[in-house]
Order: sequence, then structure tokens, then C-alpha cells
Amino acid sequence: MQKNILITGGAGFIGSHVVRLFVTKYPDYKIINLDALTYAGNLENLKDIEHSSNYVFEKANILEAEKLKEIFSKHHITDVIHLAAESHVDRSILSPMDFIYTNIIGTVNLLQTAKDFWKADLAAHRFHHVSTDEVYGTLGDEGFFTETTAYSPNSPYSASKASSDHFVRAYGETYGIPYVVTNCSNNYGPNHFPEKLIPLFINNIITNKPLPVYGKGENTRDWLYVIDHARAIDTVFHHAANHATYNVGGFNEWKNIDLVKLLIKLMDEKLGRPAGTSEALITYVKDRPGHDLRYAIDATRINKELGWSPSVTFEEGLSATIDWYLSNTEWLQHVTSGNYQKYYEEQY
Ligand code: NAD
Ligand code: TDX
Repeated sequence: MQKNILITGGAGFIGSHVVRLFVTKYPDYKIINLDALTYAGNLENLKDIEHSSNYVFEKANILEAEKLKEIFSKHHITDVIHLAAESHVDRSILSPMDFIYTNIIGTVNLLQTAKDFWKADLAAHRFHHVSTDEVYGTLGDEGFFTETTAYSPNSPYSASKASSDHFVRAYGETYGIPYVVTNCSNNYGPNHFPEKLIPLFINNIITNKPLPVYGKGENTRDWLYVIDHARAIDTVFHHAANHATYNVGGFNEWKNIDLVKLLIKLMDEKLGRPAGTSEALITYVKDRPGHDLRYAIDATRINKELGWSPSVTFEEGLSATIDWYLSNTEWLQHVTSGNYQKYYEEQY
């Protein structure tokens, strides 16, 4: 059967890398990128592949059920890789309802559309839901999240993602939707919107602005290069058993303050500034409410069962990421104007 894969959120950070990988690696598939182009969606992320003959863009919101039906019919959608979401924890604290609409109701709309459209032969299809390690809540100083860790979300963002994961599972158990779920750790890389820690701090170091470290900077995250996440999605989409879930991570934990110092070291070198100059920009600010202390993914299962592992080290990935931002200052200027600017001023 010809594969016509609907990738939602394909104009965003991770989605753009997934779209690029599928369009270039699978010329026989048709890739339909559905995106509402919110503040986080940017078609500039895909300008190198936008004229590919196996690629189509549909501007649509996953809250519009009728529009989803039209798109499924028009393109004979055979599979879904679902990334569209509101994705920033700090925004979820300011405006939780946007997260409930898109992440929960939008996901259920998509599930419902897929279930109705695929009803003649559900087993021939696949719904890949892209989720996060944040659904597991927080770890103490030790231990890892595994696929059997109980959900315990602490932010409106993670609660909305946890809810969407539960709906995906429920549509599998109740209606037989053939789903897979991946729960990934923090991504970094090109096209990352500069509201998240790494791109925000890269931008602020370039422009000599304060680096707002929440609390004491002791919170820990597990970082994965976005292209390795896209590779993991490719692997799970093609090879996982139905109803499987996989944790995806880099076995690469960093305390925020140590990561910020590494970033400063690399950036001062690349910008030709004396070592440590940008440390003066570090500014400790009020902690994020409900701030999870530590995330750490146990990615043994995807490694043992499907043979996936990260392809680059953190130092390689971070260096490539900084180089990308330094040579794409126009991209940074475009996304840091307008609405983003207003939001940024409200925050700091
Ligand atoms: P992003 O915010 O960069 O991109 C989200 C995309 O979804 C944007 O292009 C936006 O326009 C689109 N979108 C938002 N609401 C929409 C709607 N109602 N209808 C259609 N399109 C809509 O997000 P990201 O960081 O690329 O994350 C992608 C997915 O991966 C999300 O589901 C997120 O929860 C998950 N995830 C992210 C990370 C991470 O570190 N960024 C880690 C694990 C999982
Ligand atoms: O200005 C900042 N200062 C700061 O200290 C920002 C933006 C963040 N932080 C801290 C908070 C976190 O401990 O840095 C850490 C990383 O923060 P974010 O980049 O906002 O990521 P996080 O909250 O960990 O969530 C991310 O990873 C999981 C993504 O945004 C989610 O979409 C993904 O699901």
C-alpha cells in the first residue's frame, strides 16, 4: 500500500527534522505536513525540502475536526506521526487552556478522525504519538524513568501530554487504533525556538543579554540531539510492535548551571571572546513553579529491542547547534520579533 503519512506539527522544531528525514529517506512515501503555524511553527525550517515532489503542506489546526476529515480524504492518509502541540512549560503556567485545547482535545480529534477513516482495515495503519519524559514527573538524585514508571505530571504542559498519552492508549484498547508512543527527553539542535533554555541562552550570549537561571541552577535534564530523536521516531514508526511505548534519551544528564557554563565556554571560543567573559551574564532568577528537579531516561529498551542509539556526542551536537545559530542570525531575528518579543517581555 502506498504510504501517505500525515506529520502534524511539521513546521515546529522537532517536526521539521522528522519531515526532512522522511521526505529525503523515503522518496516513495508522500509526506503531508499539517501545521497551524502558531508562534512556534515556521516554514523557514523546511525551505530546503519544500519543493520535493513527495511533500505537501496543509495549514490547519488539529482543533478543526471537519478540516481534519477533509485532509484525510484528500490525501488518503495511511499513517499519522503526531507532534503538533503547545510545547513550552513556562507558557503552560501562564495559559494552561491553550495546552488543554491543542494537546488533549486536538489529539482526541486526530484519533477520532483516524479511527473513522481507517475503520475498514484498522490493522493496516499506524498512529505514532510523540510524547515527553515530563509525564513521569520528577526524579530524586538517583534512578531513571523506564517505560513502566507511573505517570506523575507536575506542570499544566506535562499534565496535558500525559492526558494525550492516556487517550492514545484508550483509543488503542477500546477501538483498536494501532498506536505506538515515544517519550523523549529534552531535545536541542537547529530550529529550536529561543524560549527554551539552550537556544534562549545562545541568543542572549550573542546579544549580551542576561542569562536567567531558574532557582539555583541545580535542576537536571537529559539532552538529546534533535536529529537523533528524528532517527528514533523513524525506527519506532517502522519497527515497533503495535501498542508499544519506548523511552528515548541520550544517557546525557546535565545540571542546568553546568550546561550553561559549557555553553558559555564554547560560545566565548567561537565568538573570539576571552574565556569566561559571558559568565558575567548569568543571572539567578525566581524559580519556575512546580519545577521538576531531575529527568533521566533509561533508553535500554529501544536500544536492545530496536537497535537505536544516539549518533553524536553532546559536545559534537552542541557545537553544531551553536554553529547553526551563529550562521542563521536572520532566522533568529525573524522568530524573535512580533509575538515572541511580547511574550519575552512579559516573562523577564
Ligand atoms: P514546537 O513548539 O517547536 O512545535 C510545535 C508545532 O506544532 C508548531 O509548528 C506549531 O505551529 C504546531 N501546532 C501547535 N498547535 C497546533 C494546533 N492546534 N494545530 C496544528 N498545529 C499546531 O514543539 P517541539 O519542541 O518541536 O515538540 C514537538 C512534539 O514533541 C510535541 O508534541 C512535544 O510535546 C514533544 N516533545 C518535545 C521535546 C522537546 O524537548 N522539545 C521533548 C520530548 C517531546
Ligand atoms: O530561561 C530559562 N532558565 C532556566 O533555568 C529557561 C527557559 C529554562 N530554565 C531551566 C528550566 C529547566 O530546568 O532549564 C531547564 C530546561 O528548560 P526548558 O528548555 O524550558 O525545557 P523543559 O522545561 O525541561 O521542557 C523541555 O523538555 C521536555 C521541552 O520544552 C518540552 O517540550 C519537552 O517535552
